[in-house]
Amino acid sequence: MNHNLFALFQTRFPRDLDRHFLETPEGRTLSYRGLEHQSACLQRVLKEQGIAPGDRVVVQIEKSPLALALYLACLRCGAVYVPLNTAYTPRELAYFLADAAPQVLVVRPEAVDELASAVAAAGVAQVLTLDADGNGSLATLADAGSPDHSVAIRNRHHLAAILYTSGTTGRSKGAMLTHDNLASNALALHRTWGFVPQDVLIHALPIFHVHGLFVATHCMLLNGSGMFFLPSFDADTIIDMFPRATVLMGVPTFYTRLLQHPQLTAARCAHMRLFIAGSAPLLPDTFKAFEQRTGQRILERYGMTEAGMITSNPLEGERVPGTVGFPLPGVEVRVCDRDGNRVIDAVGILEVRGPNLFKGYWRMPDKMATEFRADGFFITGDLATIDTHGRVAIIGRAKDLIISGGYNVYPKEVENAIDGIAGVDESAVIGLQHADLGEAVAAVVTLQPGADLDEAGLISRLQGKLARFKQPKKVIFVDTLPRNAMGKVQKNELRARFAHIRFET
Ligand code: MCA
Ligand code: AMP
Repeated sequence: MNHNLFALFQTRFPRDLDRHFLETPEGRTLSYRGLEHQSACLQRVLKEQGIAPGDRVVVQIEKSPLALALYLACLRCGAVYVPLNTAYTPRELAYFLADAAPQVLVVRPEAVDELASAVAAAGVAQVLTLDADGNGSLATLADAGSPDHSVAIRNRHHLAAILYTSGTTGRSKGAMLTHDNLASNALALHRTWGFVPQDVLIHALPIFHVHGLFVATHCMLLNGSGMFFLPSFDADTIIDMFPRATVLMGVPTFYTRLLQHPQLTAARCAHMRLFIAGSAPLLPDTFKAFEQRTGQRILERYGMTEAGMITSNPLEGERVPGTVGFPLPGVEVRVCDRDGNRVIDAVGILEVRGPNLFKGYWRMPDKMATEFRADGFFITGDLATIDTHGRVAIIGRAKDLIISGGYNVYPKEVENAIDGIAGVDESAVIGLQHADLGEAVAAVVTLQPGADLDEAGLISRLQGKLARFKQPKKVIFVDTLPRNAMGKVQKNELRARFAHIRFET
């Protein structure tokens, strides 16, 4: 049996291949026949560039239909797809290139020059370009030859993708995901959320993370139906589409922003059957406000890069705000203390096991011992409870992580960058409540004697070092950082002390 995920998708393509796979707000469409053709042409290009099964293809490109076809082309030829956030700076990209050691890099045309030294240092063989309109050397090459309709044979252990997730040490780790990981999760979600051939998804998420690339796109590919494919979140466009769509997937910020829109009404949403939220906690207030305005109860689910989706509130049955529902079919969860002992009726760290669980971190075999239990459960670092019915609630995080608008920011990485600025003594980076983004990055900083640095000056020195979404939205200067007896900075105390700070949105 071929475990290639693309082969699974092909079995689900609609009988009428001229059916739309996607439509953009400007009315551009791509049919399933077109998707098959484009991914076959791109596969031929990748092979011409020397790509063999197992080789990595790193991409940092804008969201576009051709970008999705490129992902499918990588699956087809057995390459390992490595998507990167478009907000990363060249300096950040250099790390990923050195770590992933790709054969091919695909970037925006204007990024080629600024990446030249990182490309040379990492020994990347081929650099191709693609812009948001589908132009660039990759597209030119794809148009210049014939399609290769083959699908490489892959077994259950072969990698389909590596997705980087920042580590608590500040060093990003590449989560290795197999074709089987992705297939099992996609099939479980497709069933759990009750997709039917008439479904039309509104896709407004980025396609370099699990949520937009796998959860949203895979459900539609398994369903053989279509989606509205937006370059990014835009409340006006989304509300315009409600009468022609049935499902929206989004981070909580999507819902808080939609609630601010005067045209969000029950009548506008009457054709929609399902609103799904995840990637960060959905506040019960948002859930309730959305229900009052639209009559729709948002379905919250929970997941992470290393395991795809783990739990979901039910399609039929009670969707309880503040909880993330039940494990998906085939997925096991438990809560344990730090030593791995099961805790009952109390908060513990959620652990997960199942066919969705990744194979390990790329080139970090030592992490297997620290992040997995001997019986194969993975330690998520999320604090959770499981009630007597098996319903999971995420209560907080045992890991030092900020989730801002659905993007993860690891404080350690930001602290390292701030501590490297001349005049800074030390820093502690925390998340503070933000009405739009859920949490916002804030830095509490002590300065060396005589240092002349203000908030704007400090932030300006982070340009080019850290992606914008990781940079602090607030810098607070203090004389000393609070520490416990062990000398560890007390971030809880800082969060409490500065909880009153309000951000402009
Ligand atoms: C943009 N900016 C941000 C963020 N996004 N700052 C902090 N946090 C953010 N998330 C900054 C930009 O750098 C820019 O700063 C300014 O805000 C405006 O940028 P723009 O691109 O216009 O932003 P936006 O359109 O307002 O975007 C906000 C957004 C977007 C719609 C919430 O961030 C988004 O689509 N987030 C979804 C992320 C996601 O897909 N997460 C899933 C991860 P300046 O003006 O200063 O330059 S997968 C996952 O977590 C697991 C597996 C799961 O469970 O799903
Ligand atoms: P990532 O590393 O980008 O995959 O982010 C995964 C993390 O997002 C999880 O470990 C959780 O901390 C968080 N997360 C995802 N979905 C939810 C949710 N519904 N509620 C609370 N936290 C969530």
